[in-house]
Amino acid sequence: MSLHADFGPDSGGRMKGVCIVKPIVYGNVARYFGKKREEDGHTHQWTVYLKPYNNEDMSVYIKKVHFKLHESYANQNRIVVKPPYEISETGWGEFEIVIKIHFNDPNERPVTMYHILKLFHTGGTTELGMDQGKGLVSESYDEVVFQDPTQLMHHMLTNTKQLTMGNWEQHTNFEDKKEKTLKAILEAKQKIRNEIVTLKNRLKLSRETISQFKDEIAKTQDNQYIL
Ligand code: SLL
Repeated sequence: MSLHADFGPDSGGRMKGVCIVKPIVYGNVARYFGKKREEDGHTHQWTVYLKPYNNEDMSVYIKKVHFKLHESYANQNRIVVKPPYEISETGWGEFEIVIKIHFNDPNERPVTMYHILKLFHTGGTTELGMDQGKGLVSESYDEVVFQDPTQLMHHMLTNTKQLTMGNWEQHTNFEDKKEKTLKAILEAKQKIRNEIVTLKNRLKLSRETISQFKDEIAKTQDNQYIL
């Protein structure tokens, strides 16, 4: 089949109806120094990152990743042009980091994500093992969706290779999370179904009672006329 068959006359070179999904993970790890550093008051070392969920070489289709840090950092705009897409820093505070992915095909719009840099243990963070120096992880799973990609982008997206060096170690078991979340959703659905049945029964009973009372009232009124 010729590739031209994939384009409509007004497609603008885009492959209509084609959708490619790239699963990603982004977030940060952080480790407490154990004390406040004398010279600058910094307390933590952290790394913010964007990585493929499937361990593929994203540089085939990613041109650069732009990490925008807090203005208190010297050169707050950090650009990474090849994997690993990550920035390591030290600091004392949490803030929002803007992660913007630029693609190799300039016709593909950049994708922006927002990550709150976590340094302190609160809900939603995973503790790293002792061997990793009692750090924490705060990361999210997401999917970059390429709807109607250009022919060039399609080629790049479907010709990725597995990363050979620096195999990513997964911090969060997202499959396990997915299963647990799905189970919780199904249980919640069942609970709602049961509640609906109970409420419907109560409504039926109330309706029956109302109708009984109405009958009684009607009867009383009839009797009044008779008397
Ligand atoms: C806070 N709103 O008050 C946040 C801001 C900024 C953290 C946190 C800078 C380090 C440096 C640093 O850690 N900034 O001076 O290089 O918690």
